[in-house]
Amino acid sequence: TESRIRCPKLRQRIMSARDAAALIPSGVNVGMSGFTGAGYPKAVPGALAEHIRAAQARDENFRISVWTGASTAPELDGALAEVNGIQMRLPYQSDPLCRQKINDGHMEYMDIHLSHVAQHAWSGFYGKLDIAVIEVVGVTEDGRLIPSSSVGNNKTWIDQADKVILEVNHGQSAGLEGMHDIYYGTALPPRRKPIPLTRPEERFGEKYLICPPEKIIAVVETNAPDRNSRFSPPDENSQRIANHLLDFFSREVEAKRLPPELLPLQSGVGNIANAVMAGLNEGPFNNMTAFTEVLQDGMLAMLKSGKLAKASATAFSLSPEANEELANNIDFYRDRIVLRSQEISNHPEVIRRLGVIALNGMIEADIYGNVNSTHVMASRIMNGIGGSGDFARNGYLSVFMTPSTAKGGTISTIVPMVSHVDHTEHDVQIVVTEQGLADLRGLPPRQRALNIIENCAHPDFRPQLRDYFERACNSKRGMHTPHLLNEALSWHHRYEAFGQM
Ligand code: 0RQ
Repeated sequence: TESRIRCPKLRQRIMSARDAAALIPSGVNVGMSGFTGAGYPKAVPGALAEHIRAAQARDENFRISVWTGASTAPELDGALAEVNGIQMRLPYQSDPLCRQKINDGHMEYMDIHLSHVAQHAWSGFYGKLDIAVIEVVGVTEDGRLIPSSSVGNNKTWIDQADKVILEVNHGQSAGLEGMHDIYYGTALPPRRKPIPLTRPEERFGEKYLICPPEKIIAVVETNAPDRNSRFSPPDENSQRIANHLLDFFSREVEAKRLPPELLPLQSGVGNIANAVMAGLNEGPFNNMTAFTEVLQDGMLAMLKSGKLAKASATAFSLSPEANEELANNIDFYRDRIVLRSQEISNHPEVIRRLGVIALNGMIEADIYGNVNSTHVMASRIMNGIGGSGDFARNGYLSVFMTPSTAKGGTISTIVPMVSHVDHTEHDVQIVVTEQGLADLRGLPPRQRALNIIENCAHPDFRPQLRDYFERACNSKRGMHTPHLLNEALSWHHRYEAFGQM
């Protein structure tokens, strides 16, 4: 087979993952590729974990900081977390071991809006980036890098790092070449120019990542699939949430607040998001577009059916079956999908201009519409804010979805006051549970509360919420956003003390 490393100079740097990992010393900041389980390095992180384990056996303290695009996989976050090899992690993770280390206090974690990461790194807010470890599909004759199944922050990591280690993954479809659009025109203020994007499918960048060959200290060849997690088939709750949302879209089209093809869709991660996409695939809307960060199975199916005309994202996150579908029909999908850097896929300026419909999951919402996407019972991180904030604040419509209860009905996801705030009431317009949809647009706080309690709360918790709200109103402490200070977080406390809100 033809070599994926067509540049002779770089062929000389081919080495084992073990030898490449040995080039990473303790204490450095390492920028890795990877976004929602796609395009992350498969071999060097595991080899590095082995080095760290050996160093620890010699009583040496060996830790690095890991910056990525978003979540990766057990081979990266899992392997390094297991050996306590990560000092500080940013900007998003969803790995069970990583989560445990963070919540046990053994790993620092900074949870950052995904659109902010690149500009913060250029500005030096996180310190110096020492090394980048980037998965690519191949290298052209003249040394340009063919990006993989995610772009994330790769452009920034390659630009910022002193040294670059490449993983060339033969397991990724060679047909990904040409799908990407890497924009090199961003700058720091005061030299910023408008981002020239007015439609999701527009291209105004390069098909390749650019890296001076002398920076590349190692090239490692791999042949391994992405995380490729399976999605569970839509359950009843997800189905109901999707139906409420589809009815809402139909009413909005009728009221001429949305065009018949809707507006570019952003869809978050998880099963509810997939169920909504499945619903849209069966629904009445045609010629839709997507301006999103992650492209899951649901959107791939919509592209195949023709319901979705074009999609822009920064990463795939596909099941094994969907990944095969992509590889087998890569020319079809390359005409319809653009993969961009996450600073562009999540750019507030562009999201606002396009009028994106933001659809994201949440952990809990309070009666006034503040949303917690990240922390269980105030303190324990689940994943991170990811791109939900980029899209929620700047979208044309911002929707948050969740089942009305969690953990077998012991937790109400509608609470008097959220235990952590990611999206303030100002950024939240629509709240949907399987019970119904609360349209908060144009409503002042007390009407928002009634709307959320009556439409979204589970009937088992609705009387308790009404009671809280009525007593808060009667307390006459402040009638704009009434609360009872000694009870606002009592539901969470009750859950921790007695296992039931
Ligand atoms: O945990 O499996 O241990 O029971 O949270 O909940 O219902 O499976 O929902 O997978 O859609 O995730 C907010 C986490 C929802 C996700 C969140 C527990 C629940 C379960 C997962 P178990 P579900 P989902 C684009 C946009 C932020 C990032 C984002 C998320 C687990 O949507 O990470 O939007 N969002 N990015 O039991 C205690 C509650 C709970 C609760 C749920 N109120 N209290 N536990 N759970 N609600 C992508 C990127 O940015 C990359």
